[in-house]
Amino acid sequence: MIFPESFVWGAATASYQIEGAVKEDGRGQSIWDTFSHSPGNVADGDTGDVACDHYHRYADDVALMRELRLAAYRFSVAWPRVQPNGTGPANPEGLAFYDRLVDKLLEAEISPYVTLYHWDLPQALEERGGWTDRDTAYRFAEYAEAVHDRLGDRVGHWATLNEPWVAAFLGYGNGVHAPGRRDPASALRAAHHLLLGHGLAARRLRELGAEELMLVINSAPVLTPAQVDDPDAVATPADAAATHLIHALLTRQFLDPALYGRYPEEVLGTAERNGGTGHIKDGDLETIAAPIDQIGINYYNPCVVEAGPGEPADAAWPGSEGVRFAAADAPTTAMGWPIVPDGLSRLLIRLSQDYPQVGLMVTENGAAFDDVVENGRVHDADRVSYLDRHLREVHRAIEAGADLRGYLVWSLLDNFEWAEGYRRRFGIVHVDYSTQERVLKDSALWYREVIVRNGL
Ligand code: PNW
Repeated sequence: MIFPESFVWGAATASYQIEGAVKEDGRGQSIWDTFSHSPGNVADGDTGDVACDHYHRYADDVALMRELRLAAYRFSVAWPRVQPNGTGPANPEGLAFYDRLVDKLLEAEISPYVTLYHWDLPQALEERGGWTDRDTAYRFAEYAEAVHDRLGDRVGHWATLNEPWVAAFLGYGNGVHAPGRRDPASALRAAHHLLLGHGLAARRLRELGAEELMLVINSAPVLTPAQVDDPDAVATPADAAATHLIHALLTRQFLDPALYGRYPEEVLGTAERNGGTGHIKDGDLETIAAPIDQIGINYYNPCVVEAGPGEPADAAWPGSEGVRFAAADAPTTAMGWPIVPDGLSRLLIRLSQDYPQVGLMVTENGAAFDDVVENGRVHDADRVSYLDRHLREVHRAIEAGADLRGYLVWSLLDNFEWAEGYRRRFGIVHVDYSTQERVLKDSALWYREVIVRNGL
């Protein structure tokens, strides 16, 4: 099973999950510092204060990437390193870290893929309303420009946002993520302002000559329980309506504005019933539809739903009244997420049909398992199997005609898994958090072979 010549293989991480060094070189506070330091928000009281200490160990980590033959490395820039209070002149010491990282990557012949926002909003902006405030979108575009000014001579691949659905609906809807607010109207406003920030930043970066722009979303095929096993299972009209609605809230809420300049009617209706649509101003959708080149897809598992008459809306899903979120009949990872590899090909094929004007890249895919180190090795056969089965589906999607340009595994390193803290390990490289020692898991050695052969 061989992949196209130009197919890009790599791995991904995010700033708050790996860097540590939260007070160094003028870094300001982010909403994740505040949130993780407030008791009850993160498992075991974990914080990103030290994380993988990547801020100091980046050179060794790049050497590992080279050993694994990665062609691409997706990382995110911490906004509060660049603008400690979210506005005003850039902090040169904060930018200097990414400068050094980019140089090391290029020396190792690894292409940097920079994500500008992977959830670490400066706390000072949250105090002014965070993403519920329209001004944050304009501040984001200024920040994006500051990063491009420093790195744009060497970085060609830019992603604006990571998973705006999670940032808006877990951050402001059910409060499981920072800033921990629980209000449907705020979540819907946040989603719109994230999109506006995306459009403003994409336009600005394009003017400055950025080569390739992408929006990274978390997406999933929305299936009924029967469709998890059998893609051809016919849903009842009520179940079909539930899957259609959740697809609109999860995926089309972001991609229809970004690629067609319009909101799905389901999203507008939900907003009408939750605070109104007054935050959507004339011209916003044109701004949001700034031309981009690629969609980044983060896929872990399908979203399984059925009609649930009388169900109230889930806090993370305003507008989901009458929908029941169901369990899939499938084995699960340590996160409790069902393993459904062909969900990935179903998703990629659908997105390539619905949004043919852009290319696709799998910007995250991977799994947490309870890894153990034995005699200096980690035999993570379950992760090898997960990755192998998902890559076969990636290949299937390419054969079916999807313009799929690359695959990035989540994650290079075990890291701070948000509300789950350090107890959930997604890395292909094991991290011992007491010594910071890195050990290549079997999955890393296997992945190197895949990359070298450009196939399975
Ligand atoms: C993504 N959910 O997060 C992120 O982009 C990564 O930073 C993260 O480590 C990875 O997936 C694994 O979780 C998500 O609850 C976090 O639906 C939570 C959800 C989805 C994605």
